[in-house]
Amino acid sequence: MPRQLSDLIGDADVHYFQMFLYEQSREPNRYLLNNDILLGFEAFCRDLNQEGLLTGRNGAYRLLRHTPEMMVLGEDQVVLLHRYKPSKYRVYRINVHTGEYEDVAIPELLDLRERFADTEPEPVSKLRLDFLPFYDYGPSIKDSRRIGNGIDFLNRYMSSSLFQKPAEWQGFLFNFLKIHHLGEQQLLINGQMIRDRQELVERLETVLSETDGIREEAPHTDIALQLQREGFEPGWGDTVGRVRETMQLLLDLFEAPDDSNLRAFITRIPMISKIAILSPHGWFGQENVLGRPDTGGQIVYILDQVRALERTLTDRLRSYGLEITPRILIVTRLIPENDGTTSNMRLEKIHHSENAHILRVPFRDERGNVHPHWISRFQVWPYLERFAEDVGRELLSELNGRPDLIIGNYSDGNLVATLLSEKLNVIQCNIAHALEKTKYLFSDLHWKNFESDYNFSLQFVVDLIAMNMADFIITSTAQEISGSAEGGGQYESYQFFTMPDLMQVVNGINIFHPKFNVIPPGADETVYFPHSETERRLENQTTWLSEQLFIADSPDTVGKLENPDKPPIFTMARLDRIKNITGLVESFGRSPRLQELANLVVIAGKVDAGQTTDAEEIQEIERMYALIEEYGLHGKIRWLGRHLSKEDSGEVYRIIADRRGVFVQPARFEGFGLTVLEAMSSGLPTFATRFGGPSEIIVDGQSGFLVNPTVAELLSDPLVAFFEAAVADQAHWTRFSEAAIARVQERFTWRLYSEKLLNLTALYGFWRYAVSQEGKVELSNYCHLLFQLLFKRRAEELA
Ligand code: UDP
Ligand code: LCN
Repeated sequence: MPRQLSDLIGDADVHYFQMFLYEQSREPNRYLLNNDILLGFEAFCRDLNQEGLLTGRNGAYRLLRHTPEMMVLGEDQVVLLHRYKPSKYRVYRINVHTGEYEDVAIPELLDLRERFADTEPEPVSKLRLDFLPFYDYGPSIKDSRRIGNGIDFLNRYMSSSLFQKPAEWQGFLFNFLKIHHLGEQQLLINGQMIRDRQELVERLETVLSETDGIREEAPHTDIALQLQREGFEPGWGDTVGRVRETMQLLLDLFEAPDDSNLRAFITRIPMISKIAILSPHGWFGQENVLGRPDTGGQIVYILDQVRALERTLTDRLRSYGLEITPRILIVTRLIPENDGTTSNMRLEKIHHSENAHILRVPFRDERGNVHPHWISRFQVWPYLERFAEDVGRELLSELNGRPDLIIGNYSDGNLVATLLSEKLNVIQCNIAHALEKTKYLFSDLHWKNFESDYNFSLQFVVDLIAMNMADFIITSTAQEISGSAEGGGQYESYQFFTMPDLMQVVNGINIFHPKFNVIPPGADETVYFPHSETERRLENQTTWLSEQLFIADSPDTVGKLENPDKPPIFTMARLDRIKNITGLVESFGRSPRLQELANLVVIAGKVDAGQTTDAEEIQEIERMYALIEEYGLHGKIRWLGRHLSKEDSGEVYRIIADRRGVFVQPARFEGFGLTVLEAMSSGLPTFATRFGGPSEIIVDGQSGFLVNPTVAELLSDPLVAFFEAAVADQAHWTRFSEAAIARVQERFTWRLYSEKLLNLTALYGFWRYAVSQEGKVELSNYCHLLFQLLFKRRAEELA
């Protein structure tokens, strides 16, 4: 039933809106994205001298601001995709003559999009994927603002179920406690002695009354015999006080369940001591690897994560009264041709850990031969199934049993985690780090153009499988899931999309499922600390690095500064196109004023294209040279094509801060951006891309600056303004330096991270093992089908 546009945007504004659409329709067959749509509307309003329409009060402008795409079909029809809330969409087909509109269903939208594909799709029936039916079973968040806080939602849902359906849910809880063990050791309850919930309550009451009056600090072993007599095994606490507290919590949970006692109790259950973390691609190592292709933040993140998890787990296990040493394994690929790294070592101890290791397993081909060389993350697909098999075996022997938690990283690690989790029946968590889909414009619709370099046809199928099969998903920011009011999220982009001739995804993921949780990472405080903490710094290191940064002649350094004393603008990243280091160089090159105020110091990639095989890196190296020539930057830039050790990188940020410089992260899009955290922890005023994760790290204008690095002036102008203000007022730099440090210390620490991650595992573990596996078998069958039909066949072709 058609409706009128005025229903959509109100009567007052409808006239101009219809005119605008009418004007658009005169040039049919166009697929416009938000930026073009808004520019078009702005031009339209200006032509009519109606700039007043360009405010939030105007219904048309409001609608267009939230219109990520518009298709101008024929003479009279325009289709708008309206993102009316984060992750919520409606599609309208508008008749520009009558102003009538009707809703369009998602499959039809996808069909329409295909008209704009670069190659005409085959006129055969389409493979449509829909994951939504598998979510009918579980609870789902209603309010978009709560997306990313799944655990609170699930916790409330479970505690109210305990309250409303006590018999059923107390049964779940009882069974969960009874089956509980770590490795061979039975924990908490002896199921032979305590047979039901009633008996459990009585015995808990007996223990509580018998131990009343015993010194709280006394070790739990003092009451071990009493506990055993009543049917209780170890794991309730390390002291009498803690044992009693845990038991009381459980009684309270039976009596008067609420979300706080459910969380408190479940997170006291010793569930985890062994963790396997999957990160197959790249050069996974502890030295001499960062900055190589495919080797960046994910490695730093995982190594820091492991150390933090080990510390927190050790504390927890101790507080449960268990003498168990946690064991954490990072599983990556063994690369025989190791190129000066440790990637050919099977087992490598992780520095500053007690019992955590990197376990390397080679990629083998179908004949069982080990693949000897590094390969790009876009080419790993043919090896992963066999890799998962091999890893499964090695894990079981290395850990003397199954891990208690499997964490996947990036698309490849998440797939392997999914395969292993199914095989071993272990809870599985996904961390994407960076979903490639949103990094490249039209990576889905125009996938065929990307295929030879990126193989997105495989990667996006893998992403769908893993994100749907994961028990829970951790993201570093909320925008990674559902975007912001302005723009879509990375996971959100999997809700519906089409890859013509491959698949039409009608519902790829339920963003509203409580599996999604935001837990931001930290920056290692032992390495990244404020430049003002001079007593922690090593003079020799400072002197040597300063020399390298600003003065030394070296084969891996380009540029000789005319005036090394100017404050430096610093950037450091892998030399990927998406990192847009060349965008920063260009923006610097085009601003003579910025060149007067500051020098540019770049640490990225190599300065010799002959030293890399990575196609993007080679192109970027060539572009760097071209820009330096074009803008005559030799005396104004230092480009160091080398990889710094983590310790050196910490000191480099501080040296830049000593000279009252700034850090710039100019990526076209950044998943999170650990360098932003590192620079801020060191006290560097930081200018970071507004596209992606940094927008949640920095509060713009307060703890740093968010910039649009895709337009030269939009990047250089705020830098010029900052340096001018810093010249006029010494305190300006200091204000931003201090605000940056404070922001990181408040929000981004690994301690907070590991506490939260372990709490999530406990609560999702209870959900998975005790409460609900409904729909999981069907979902798993569906995913297997996709794996066989869409993934495996294509992967074999790639091999
Ligand atoms: N890094 C480094 N040397 C380099 C380039 C990068 O040590 O030459 C480190 C940097 O300090 C940071 C990580 O690599 O810890 C990059 O992480 P980020 O999240 O910024 O980006 P990614 O590379 O993961 O896209
Ligand atoms: C990968 C990226 O591209 C970065 O944006 C993240 O900071 C990093 O992983 C760690 O999650």
